[in-house]
Parts: sequence; structure tokens; C-alpha cells
Amino acid sequence: MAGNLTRLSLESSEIIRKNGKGIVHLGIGAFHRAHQAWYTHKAMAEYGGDWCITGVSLRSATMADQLNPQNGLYTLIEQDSQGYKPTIISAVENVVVSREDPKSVLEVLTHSSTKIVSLTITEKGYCHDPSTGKLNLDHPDIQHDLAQPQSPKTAIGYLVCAMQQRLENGTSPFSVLSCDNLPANGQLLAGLVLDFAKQIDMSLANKIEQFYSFPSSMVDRIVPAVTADVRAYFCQRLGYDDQALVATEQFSQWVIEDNFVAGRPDWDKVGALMVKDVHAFETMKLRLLNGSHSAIAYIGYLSQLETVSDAISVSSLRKFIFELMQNELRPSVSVPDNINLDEYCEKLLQRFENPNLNHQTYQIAMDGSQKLPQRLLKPLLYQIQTGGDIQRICFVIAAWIQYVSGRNLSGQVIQVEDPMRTELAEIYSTHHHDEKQWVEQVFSINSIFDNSLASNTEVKNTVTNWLKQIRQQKDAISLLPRVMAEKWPAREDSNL
Ligand code: CS2
Repeated sequence: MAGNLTRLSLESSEIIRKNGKGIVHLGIGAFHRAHQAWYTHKAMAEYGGDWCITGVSLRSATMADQLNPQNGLYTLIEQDSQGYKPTIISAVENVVVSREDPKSVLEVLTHSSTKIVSLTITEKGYCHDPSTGKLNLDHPDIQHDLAQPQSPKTAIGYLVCAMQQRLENGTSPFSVLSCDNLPANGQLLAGLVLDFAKQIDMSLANKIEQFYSFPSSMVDRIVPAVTADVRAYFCQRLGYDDQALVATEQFSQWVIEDNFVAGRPDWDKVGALMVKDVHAFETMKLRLLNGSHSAIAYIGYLSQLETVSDAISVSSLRKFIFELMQNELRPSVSVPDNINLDEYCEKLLQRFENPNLNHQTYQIAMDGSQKLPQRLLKPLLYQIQTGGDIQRICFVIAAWIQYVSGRNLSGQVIQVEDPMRTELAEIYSTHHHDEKQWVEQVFSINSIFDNSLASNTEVKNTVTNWLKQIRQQKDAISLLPRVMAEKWPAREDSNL
């Protein structure tokens, strides 16, 4: 960064923070800063309240290194095809790194001023089986936390440890707000926390259930990972150096189940929607947006298309994604009140087209083993049960199977980020000469595929067929016209 740019700090900004702490956020990354922290900043700026955020990094120290020297301040850039708008966000007070300072994490989690603990820890941070929603008691970090509950590593371990201490000290409870892309995320998290607590003490689990609340929420904003180039570009234009700058789209949506035991910021007055039940919103978003995103990621990546906007500008892929939404994802979505699904799908395609976002297909392709069940496999099950078309979902599964093998279509090694990558790569190395066996083995991973899918021969044959065809091409995109022309056979002989 050019030496004449001063670093963003309380001194260099006109913002004076007046509010006290109220929220601890586990997993403070780009998404949290562009979404919940932005809503919280607006709510406090316009309506007051002590809701400043202590961010917790459960993994690396990068966020703390970037934000703490800036007193938690950072610039949020909202951009559409017309231009961009910068806002300095002052909701984050500081960041603590759990690996370096677990004591401070527990201190803030048990402090009486903490009224909400929110989370964006990604799907894999829940240490559960995505196909069943149950805590994975064999997960090494969960085993560690059960053996040493007072020095946890996982978010679940930290929550239970803090809740136990609060209950013992007579400190009032907080609400636990999951902001990850998981179905019924609050309910799911409550189940995992209780599964964990029961292993320690049944009466602890009962008290947590009685006093703590776990509202579900649907979060939506496309936030690409911030690259050095993006940061340098905007800092140059803003005239100051901001190590923690984050860039996003203009669109944002947050639908929250209004179930807080110790109050909440006035998020509803600054654009969030408080509802009794988020289920319909969340299914719509997880399937139509995230399901399409994963499809774009695997097909795009295997076709050397680096960004979502590059991929969606290829007309056959745009048509495929439109048909995937309309024919195979939308049938299983129940429509939330006041939402027009045609407009919603059209708007999604426009958001994917945003050329300024530079959203890498590689970023979305990560952790597919944790994402596929809620995004594509649930709609697939619905299609099978109702005799609907399944060709496109099966094609995406085939593209994912190729991707997680760790090889692209030229046979070159590719870097795959997925907690199950070793298992998936082993299946590839044993079975890549026989696609039928390869698919069979992948479908037998029961944390991803439930029994009805694992035993469905027609689905496995369809995926095998597409995988064979993908492997004969240089890219996945050239097959799309064939996929779209294919129809699922009549379903009288259904084996379900
Ligand atoms: C994406 C999401 O990386 C991914 O898996 O599908 O992060 C997506 O951009 C957000 O959910 C949009 O709200």
C-alpha cells in the first residue's frame, strides 16, 4: 500500500464509539462484517443500544491482526454495476483469537453484558452429520472438548462451557443466533448443544433447554473473499489504508425468528425481517440461491470459468441454471408470504451476473460435502418422491464427484478444500477406472447421502452416466444442452 495513505483508526475517522458491548460473534470473517455487523452498526447509529460486537476467531489470527490496530473499524463497500458506496462500520469493538487466548473468549462469553452470541462458523464448524443433523461424537475436536470441557476448541464446546459457568454463577442467559447457511439453523444448533451437554450432565442439558433460546435466521448477501487487489483498488480511491476492508453487493436480506431471551438490537428498524418462522425463507434461499451457486461452482470450475459472473454469462449455463431452479429446485420450496418466486429467481440471476463482485467459483466449491445435502439432495429427494425431473441435479452431483476427486478434466491435480477430501480422493484413486463403483462408493458415505438416496439405483445410474460423459469432455459446459434435453423416465416403476 502506498506510504502516503494513513491507516483507518479512531483518530483518522470521525466516528466516536458510544455504545457498550452486547454481542459476541463466533467466526468473524468477511460475511459477518458485511452482513450482521452492518445491520448492528445501522441499528445502533439510528436507534442506540449497547450492542457492540466482540469478534472471536476460532481459527487464524488474521482478522485480529487486521481489525484490532484499527480499533475494530473497517470500510464496507457495497457495489452494483453502476458504482460503489463506502461506509465505515463501527459495530465491532475488538477481535479475540481463541487459539491464542481461550481465557478471554470464555471471559467475554460469561460476562453479564453478553446478551447474544451469534455465529458464522461455516457448515463444517457445527461438527455434525449433514444428512442427519446429529452431533458427530467421533469428530476429533468434539472428542477433545468432551474430554476437556473447560478448555474447548469448538464453537459447541465454548457455548456449553460458557452456559454451564453462567448457570453456576447465576448470570442470566443469552440468545444463540446461528447465521450459517443450514436448514433450521437455530433448531439444529440447539440440538447439537444439547447432544453435547447431555454427554457432560443431563441436568445441564435440561437447564440449557429451559433458559437459552436459539432463534433460526436466514442470511443473504454475496460476499466474495477479499483479495489484496480488491483492497488496494478501494484503498487507493478512499485515500486511506484499511486492512480489514470488505466488499459486497448492494442486496442484503436477513430474516430472523423473533425469539430472544435478553433483548436484541433494533435490526427490524434497519431492514431485517422479524418473523415467527423462518423455514419457508430459508428453504427458498438454501435451495434456489445456494443450490444454484453450487451448480455454477462445480460446472464453472470444471470449465475453467473462474468467477460466477463469467460462468453465468455463458448462455447455456444461464439457461441450465434457470431450468434447474424452475424444474428441479423450486417444486420443493414453499413460498414465503409476500414473495413472488418468479421475481426472486430473476433477481438471483441478476445478482450472479454482477461483474464487479469477482466471486470465485473455487470459493463456493469449498466444503461441498457439508453443503450438498441441504442445497441439492433434499430437493432431489422431493423430485424422486413426486416423479419430477432430476437430470440437472444428478449432473451437478456428477460434476461435484469429479471436482472432489482432486483432478480437473485434463487430469491435473487441483486443490480441494473439504473436510472429507481425503476419503473422497481415496475413493477416486481406487475406483476411477470404473465410474459405477466410484459413484456407488461416494453414495455410500452416509453423512452426505441418506439411505433412500444411497439405495436408489436409478439416481446412481443417472449420476454415473453423467460422470462418464463429463470425463470424456474438456469442460462440463459443453454437455449442458444434452442434459437439458434429457427427461426422467415415467415413474410407474418407482422403487421408492
Ligand atoms: C455461497 C454462499 O460460498 C457459498 O457456498 O453459496 O456463501 C452465498 O454467497 C451466500 O449464502 C449468499 O447469501
